[in-house]
Amino acid sequence: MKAIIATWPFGLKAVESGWRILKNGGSALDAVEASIREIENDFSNRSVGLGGYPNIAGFIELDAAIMDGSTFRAGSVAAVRNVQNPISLARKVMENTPHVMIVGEGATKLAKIFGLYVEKVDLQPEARMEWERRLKAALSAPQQEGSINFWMKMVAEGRYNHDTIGCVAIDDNKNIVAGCSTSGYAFKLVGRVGDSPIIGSGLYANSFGGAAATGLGENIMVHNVSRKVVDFIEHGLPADEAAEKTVQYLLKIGKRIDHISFVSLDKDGLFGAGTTEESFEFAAMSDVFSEPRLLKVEKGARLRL
Ligand code: SD4
Repeated sequence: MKAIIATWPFGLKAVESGWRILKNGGSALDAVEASIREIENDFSNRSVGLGGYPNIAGFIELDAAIMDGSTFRAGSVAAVRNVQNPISLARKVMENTPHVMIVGEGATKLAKIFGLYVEKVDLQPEARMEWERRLKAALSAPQQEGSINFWMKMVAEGRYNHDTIGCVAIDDNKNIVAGCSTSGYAFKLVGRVGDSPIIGSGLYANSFGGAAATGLGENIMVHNVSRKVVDFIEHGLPADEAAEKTVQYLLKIGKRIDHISFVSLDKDGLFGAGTTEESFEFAAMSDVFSEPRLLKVEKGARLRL
C-alpha cells in the first residue's frame, strides 16, 4: 500500500505534491524529495529553507537529510549556506559521493558543483527585522559584544521555532524513504546543527518502517528518536503503536523530552505520530484515503483516525 506522511499543517501541501508522484507509480525517493522541496520553496515559512530565521550572525544555515530504507543509503547536509533546496543537495551527497554527511563550507562547495547554489540570499523582511531587534536588545545589555554572554543573550532571546518539514513515504515497490529539512533553531549559534541531518535522530528508514522528527533538536538527538520509533516497528508493532510506545518511553525517561514530535510509517503503509507536546498536527495520504488529510495526535496517545 502506498502512503505518505509529513509534519505540521503545512505538511498538507507537501503530501499533495508527493502523492502526485506516488500515484503515478513514482518512487518514494522522488516523492519525499518533491514534498520537502515544496516547503523549502515557500519563502513565507520561517523554519524551513531560505525564508527561515537566521543564526545570531544574520546568516541562514540549513540542515537536511534523506534516507532510503531499502538500500540504507543516506545523504545529509548541515549548516549549509546559500542553498534553496538542501534536501536535493542531501540527495546528491547520497547518490554522487561515497559520504553520508557534509557540513558548512564543503556543502556549499558541492552546491556550486551541482547547480544548487544561490549567489545572493536576502533575509525575508520579517526575519531581518526580528534579527535586528534581537541584536539591538543584546547590544544594549552590559555584556561585551562577541563574548559568550553576549551570544547566549541572543540565543536565549531566540524564540523556540519548531517547524521542520519531515516526510516519510512508501511506494508500490515497498521502498520506504524518510527525509527532513529545516532552518533550525531560530537565532542559533553559528554552526549549530540540530537533529534533522542526523541519521537516527531527525529521520530513519529501513525495510520495516520510517520516521521523521520535529521539535527541539537538542532533545530529539539525545534520544535518537527516529531510530527508536523504527526499532519498535522492527519488533513487530504497527506504526501507530510504535509511535505511542516511543512517547511512553520518553515520558518514562522524563529528561530532555520537551518539544519532541514525529511521524511514522510502516511497511504495510500504516502510519502514526507521537508527541510530548499537548498535541501535534500532521498530514497524511494513502491508498485508503480519497484525499490528503490533516490529522492530530494527543500527547502520549495513539493516533485515532
Ligand atoms: C532543529 N528539529 O533544528 C529541528 C528544527 C525544528 O526547532 O524542528 N526546529 O532543532
